[in-house]
Amino acid sequence: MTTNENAKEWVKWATELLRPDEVVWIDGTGLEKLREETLKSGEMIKLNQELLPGCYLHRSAQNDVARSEDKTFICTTKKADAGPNNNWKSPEDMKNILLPLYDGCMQGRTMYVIPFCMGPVGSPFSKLGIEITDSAYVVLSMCIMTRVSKEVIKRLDNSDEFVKGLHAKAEIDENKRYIAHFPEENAIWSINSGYGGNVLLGKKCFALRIASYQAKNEGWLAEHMLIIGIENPKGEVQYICAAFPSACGKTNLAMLIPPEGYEKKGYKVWCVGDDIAWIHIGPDGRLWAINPENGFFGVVPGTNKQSNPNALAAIQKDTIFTNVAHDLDNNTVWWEKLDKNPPENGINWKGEPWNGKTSKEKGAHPNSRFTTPSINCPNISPEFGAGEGVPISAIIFGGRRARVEPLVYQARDFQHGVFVAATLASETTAAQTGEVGVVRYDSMAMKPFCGYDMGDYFAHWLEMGEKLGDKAPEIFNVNWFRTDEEGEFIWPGFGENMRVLKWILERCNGEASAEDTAIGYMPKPEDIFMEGLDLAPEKLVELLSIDKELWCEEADGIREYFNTLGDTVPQKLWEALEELEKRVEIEN
Ligand code: GTP
Ligand code: SPV
Ligand code: MN
Repeated sequence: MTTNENAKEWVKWATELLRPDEVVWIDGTGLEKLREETLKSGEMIKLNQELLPGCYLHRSAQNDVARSEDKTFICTTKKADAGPNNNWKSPEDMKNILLPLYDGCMQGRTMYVIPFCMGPVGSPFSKLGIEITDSAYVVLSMCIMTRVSKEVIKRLDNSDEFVKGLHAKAEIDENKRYIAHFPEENAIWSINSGYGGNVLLGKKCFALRIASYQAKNEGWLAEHMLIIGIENPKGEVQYICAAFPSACGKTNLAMLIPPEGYEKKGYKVWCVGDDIAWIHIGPDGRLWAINPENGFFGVVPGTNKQSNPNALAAIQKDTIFTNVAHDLDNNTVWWEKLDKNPPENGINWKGEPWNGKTSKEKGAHPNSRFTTPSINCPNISPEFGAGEGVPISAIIFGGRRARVEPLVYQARDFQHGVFVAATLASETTAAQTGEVGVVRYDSMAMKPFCGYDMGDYFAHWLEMGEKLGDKAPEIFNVNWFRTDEEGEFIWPGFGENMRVLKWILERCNGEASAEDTAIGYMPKPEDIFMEGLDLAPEKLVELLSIDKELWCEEADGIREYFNTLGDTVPQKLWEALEELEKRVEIEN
């Protein structure tokens, strides 16, 4: 319990509305009892504790396996403040829909109250929240993903500001599912879902949608970015942030292990965060980033010894698996591309008997996830808990593009970088409901997460650039996902991405050369260190080529996209588009 009067008042209001049988405050202790209850209720399955100590399996409802963007709303008084990039309802209209749905919906259930902290406890950049939920799975997940402790409650006692998150599973009815944000009153109301990003309210709802709105007003940035430190053989560490849309490689890059040759030389990659960065201008005038999260909610399929050994090591203990396959013989878990030995006697993500050797169906859902504490990760950075964050040398943007985007290029300056980021496009993935593989614009990888008007967000980025002046980080674009005629990825990706990171840092340090092209500065094939990589030289040439005709089409697409965003798109970005159009046409 807290002594914070506002918090007490709000919890009382929620209790009267939801009418639970019992109210339980969570301070991060006594979780074993809660776990036992989830076993009894069937919400979780205890896995083989010898092989996977502290690990559990959870299945969400089949209609509830990814973020529901069409059910996600930004509820500002004025529609224009939410922007054409968001679904909008007025706070009043939304509450009129939701209040009857919440009314009495926790009867016969327990209501948990979770005070939590986003960011290291005591950091000047951290922010507090309270999540109310009727899901023990959410409680246990929040205790991994955020800081939940007695110390956090003490901070809450003396704090005037906290985000109020209200979550109820209700009936998990897809037609009555809403994830509603009220940025003007620091509130999030989520109902009828039990899945990840819809219900772990500290994550996308708070740390991106609400926080981006706060960040605009307070002069900082809340971004969908991983944070890594790259240590060179001299022991110097430089930090990079990278924004890729959902399921486009953030966790994998954050946990990268350099190829053998690099490791031997003494290169190391440190993970500060894998999904979200809160970025402020520090006393030295540079950008400094903290990871507001305390755990990883990572995509499981594709995780294996070769692709991401750090993630695989991290999830051997204290992990909640959601929607993977269950191996009944060993009481362990399995997923596509873990190994070539799927269980014969298994249960698939839907909870049906499943023989991995003979079934054509997938065992794990493509968006199945692990929830694991950050400290489990072997390459977690010593700066993970640093309150002041880490100084950022470069920001990378990247999408999943079969064509058009080259392996890497550098923006000409920060303003051009904002254009590159604003025009980021990517093929959709299983991380959100809806069709997979459709190219859509996803500015800064924030299209689903920006809590206000996109044009205003671009303007905020440009303003940050002006404040930073010559202290601004360099901005780059990458694409690990170019495919050949057979549809195979040309670039090997994963650990080999280190080769691209090395060029990026060398550019920041004035040590590598580049060519001025129509879209920005690009390395020549010989600028990328290729020793030890078995990739035909013409493949690299292809990866570093730009097809002007495709880029003319791309520019048309950008023009159309900017038009959908309305008249708040800053003039400077329109000018950058004209410049691109000129360059790709002239050079065509
Ligand atoms: P969210 O948690 O949804 O934000 O996703 P994320 O951006 O952290 O993506 P993640 O690292 O989990 O990767 C998503 C998928 O992309 C997985 O199936 C990976 O195996 C695959 N992937 C990641 N990096 C690479 C890469 O460099 N090359 C290729 N070909 N695939 C990759
Ligand atoms: C994403 O979709 O970008 C995720 C997973 O990181 S979720 O928490 O569901 O948003
Ligand atoms: Mn994400």
